[in-house]
Amino acid sequence: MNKTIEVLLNDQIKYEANASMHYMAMASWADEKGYNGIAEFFYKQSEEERVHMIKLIKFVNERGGNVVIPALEKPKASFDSLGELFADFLKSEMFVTEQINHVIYECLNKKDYNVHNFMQWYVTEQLEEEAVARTLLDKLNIIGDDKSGHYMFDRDINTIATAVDTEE
Ligand code: OFO
Repeated sequence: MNKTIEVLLNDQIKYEANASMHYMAMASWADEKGYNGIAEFFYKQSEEERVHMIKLIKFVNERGGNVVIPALEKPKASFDSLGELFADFLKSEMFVTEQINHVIYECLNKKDYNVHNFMQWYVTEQLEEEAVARTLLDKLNIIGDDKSGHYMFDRDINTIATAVDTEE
């Protein structure tokens, strides 16, 4: 495996792992505040990011590359509002998308079409996740500070997220 690509894939393993812990912290914050639907949504997101990380680890190992399991960043543990929580979610997804685009760019540069092909799954996944994050943030912006709106958002979040996911 090309060294540059191997380093980038290891970086990507770290980003997926960080996202997983970041969403776990978001889930825990929401759980503590009594937002059960939002907590369930982020626990699930956290699990998905873990799956993305493992998929990369297995791929690098299968290709004879060297995986370095990274140390993780301590995630932010508290949020001023639901708006901040979901703005952070979108920011995190946009960051991951940017990194994936960078891997793809380098794959083309180095003519590694195998990894390029493998990474297409991540491109599709990011499209879906960004769409979900954007939709949820849009809804929260409409709701503003309205408490009963927050109650309904928490009740409906998993239905909204699934609907956006299946639209893609
Ligand atoms: Fe790993 O899917 Fe988003 O970040």
